[in-house]
Amino acid sequence: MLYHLLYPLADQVGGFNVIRYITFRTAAATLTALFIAFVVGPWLIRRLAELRIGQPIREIGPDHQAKQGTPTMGGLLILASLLVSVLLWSELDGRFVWIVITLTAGYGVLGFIDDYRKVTRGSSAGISARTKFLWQTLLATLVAIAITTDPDFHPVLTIPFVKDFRPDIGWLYIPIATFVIVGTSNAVNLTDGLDGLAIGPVMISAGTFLILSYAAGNVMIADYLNIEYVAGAGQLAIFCGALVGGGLGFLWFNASPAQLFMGDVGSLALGGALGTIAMLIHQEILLAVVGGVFVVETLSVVIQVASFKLTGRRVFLMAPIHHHYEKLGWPEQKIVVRFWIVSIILGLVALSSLKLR
Ligand code: 57M
Repeated sequence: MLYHLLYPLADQVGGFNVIRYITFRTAAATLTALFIAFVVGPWLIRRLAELRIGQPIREIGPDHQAKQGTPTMGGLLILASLLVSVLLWSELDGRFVWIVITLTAGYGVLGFIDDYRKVTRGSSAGISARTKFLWQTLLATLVAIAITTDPDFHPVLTIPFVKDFRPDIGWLYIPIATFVIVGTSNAVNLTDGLDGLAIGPVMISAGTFLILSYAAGNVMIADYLNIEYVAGAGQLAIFCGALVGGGLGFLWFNASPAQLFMGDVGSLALGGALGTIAMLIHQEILLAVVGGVFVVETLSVVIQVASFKLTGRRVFLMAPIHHHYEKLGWPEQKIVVRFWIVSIILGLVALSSLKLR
């Protein structure tokens, strides 16, 4: 919004000229979201505690009883700081930003309802898995159709480390985009099981996609790197910057011992946002590299449940895999920081793929 208000005044006020640069607005969006989260965070924590919106803890599993009652729905803090910052700093006449905002807000509402039911019923059973999945799929399909029917968008599939081969998959893009958005949302949700464990890789992924979005939206850089040029993708860098800023502000309170959990309102929304951005800039497969921690967490559950059902035996001490390391006796913080380190390595590998082709 500020772009539309201040840039026309650049002739009168020279300093406003800087607002035309996406790099400036991305940095500003990051700091704005961080500032909002810092300011609103303490108030939200107090308010959630007053309303007794605390996390019910399951009996089974690693000993998390001490976490009982920790204020949850902290995802509201991330989403509020993210969305206010994006509305302030991005150009609001682009369809792609509104597509990501719609999906993120829609998944946030779904997660809010799930969290609300868990808290009011005092149990970790919120919306049924089936209902949650159906709504996620419906929203993701609508977004996938909106993307695929956009005249500025070419439904091509990008394969990491492969140059000059980007097949146009046409309407097939819709089910693939739906799968990526729903899958990423649930993968982040499963990962969010230790203090700071989910928000770290989310921010690292968002930071990686910030760079990839900026590159995809700049015709010269896209041509130099031989990646698909996506008109308007630069605005997604601003969204990613705000996501990193809001995530950092949330991490200030979610760092162990957590004063605040993000809740499904955060995990579903942030995963959905990452999946949608990945589809828009044609880096859906690279998302599996950048978000490798989310992939491993999800695979650990699939393997554990399949093994348990087929053979009655567990492969891991407990799934998702972060609980396996807890059962091995690793301290929570050690597990979390090591998962962050793996995430950073995967982000660097993903960025290197732009040149290693
Ligand atoms: C999402 N939610 C956390 C918090 C967070 C199929 C099965 C693998 C599903 C899985 C499951 O229920 N996943 C749900 C994970 C929960 O966190 C809340 O949920 C939000 C995210 N959606 O924001 O509000 C708990 O995680 C801990 N936590 C922290 N710090 C944080 O910053 O300590 C969360 C955020 C919180 C808190 O204790 O209550 C969760 O773990 O439920 N189920 C599981 O993950 C369970 N695993 C399991 O059942 N494994 C079995 C299956 C696979 C056969 C096995 O391996 O044998 C574990 N989860 C729990 N207890 N809570 C183990 C049992």
